[in-house]
Amino acid sequence: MGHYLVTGGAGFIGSNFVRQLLETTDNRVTVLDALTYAGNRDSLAGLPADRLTFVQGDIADPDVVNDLVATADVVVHFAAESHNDNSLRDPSPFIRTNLVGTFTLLEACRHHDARFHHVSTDEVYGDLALDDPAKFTPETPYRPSSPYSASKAGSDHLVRAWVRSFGVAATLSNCSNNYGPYQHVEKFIPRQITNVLDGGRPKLYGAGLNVRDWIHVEDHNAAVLEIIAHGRIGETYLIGADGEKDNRTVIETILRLMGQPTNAYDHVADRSGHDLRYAIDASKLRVELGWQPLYSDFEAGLAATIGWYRNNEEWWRPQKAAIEAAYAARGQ
Ligand code: NAD
Ligand code: TDX
Repeated sequence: MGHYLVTGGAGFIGSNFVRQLLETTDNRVTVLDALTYAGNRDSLAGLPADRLTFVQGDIADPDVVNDLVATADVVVHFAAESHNDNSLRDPSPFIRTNLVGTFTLLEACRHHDARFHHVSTDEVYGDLALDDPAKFTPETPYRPSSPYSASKAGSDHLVRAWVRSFGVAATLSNCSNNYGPYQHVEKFIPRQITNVLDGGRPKLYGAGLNVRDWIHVEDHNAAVLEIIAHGRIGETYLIGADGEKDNRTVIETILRLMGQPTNAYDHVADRSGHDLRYAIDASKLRVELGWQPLYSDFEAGLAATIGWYRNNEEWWRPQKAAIEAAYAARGQ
């Protein structure tokens, strides 16, 4: 039995991770989360109170972080400012949380000899052409496009430097686009599902040819658990499930699964610097650690996700109007 400190455990992927960890092991979990607009304590409702402690605090606050890391065996670092569009409007919280926050955690892990796992994104590698047969591998050079992806790229470099210079026992993972329950309505798939549930229309940036490599959040988190258990210290594992789809196809699939005409969506202003395509080669994870995704059928996973938003309106409703108003103000 161990004690996990999970940063960002009230966010989308972190809360799914905490649920999976508590349901499949006897471990204890402390969540450290600042409860920004993206954090929601309701995402952790119903979990065993005797094995879960929630601390509201900032990962960039060394006092809070030091005390918590001192009692942890493993630190799993999900906390981040995570939305590209927000980083184009105001990059400053991205620098503080993603860079200073990661630095603060690494310093605490160095002083307390804690095992560290850093959760990162495929966006650090920039984008690929639509017709490029290549996919991202751990050897792909870093070429981030947005303030968000640049801040995540910087955080990855900090982790590798703390491994090499100070011997911190860290692993890293870079995952493709996640979907599933508890994802904030600002993100692509939940935004479109909740627009349709509200009687509105999905909003496609530009022509919608951009490709994302979709993976179900439970498959991502199963891979993170595998890397923590059996990954080699200092190594980077790419996580992806061969789920490449262009945005227009995803919107048309959502509309079809929700019983709407597949052309009932709006084209809106494109994202500045919009990455064209992401694609992950996860063979290192598959071969070395034997990981395989359980959600190999994207449409089935999407239908289940639509069902979750239909059944959990009380979870997403409080955020919806303000998020749509902010998008509308930017012509999106
Ligand atoms: P999210 O925005 O849903 O959740 C982030 C959480 O971090 C929130 O609960 C928020 O309150 C918390 N947080 C933010 N700033 C904090 C701070 N200073 N101190 C403490 N807590 C803070 O994000 P997500 O989509 O769950 O992403 C989680 C991690 O996974 C991020 O590191 C992200 O870069 C990475 N990632 C996400 C995806 C994806 O598709 N969503 C893909 C690959 C990697
Ligand atoms: O309304 C929309 N319409 C639209 O066409 C929104 C919100 C997005 N899009 C497009 C932009 C992207 O091409 O859909 C795609 C997905 O957009 P996001 O959900 O914002 O995700 P993305 O920018 O690809 O980044 C996500 O995956 C990698 C996460 O937000 C990051 O945290 C993660 O690192």
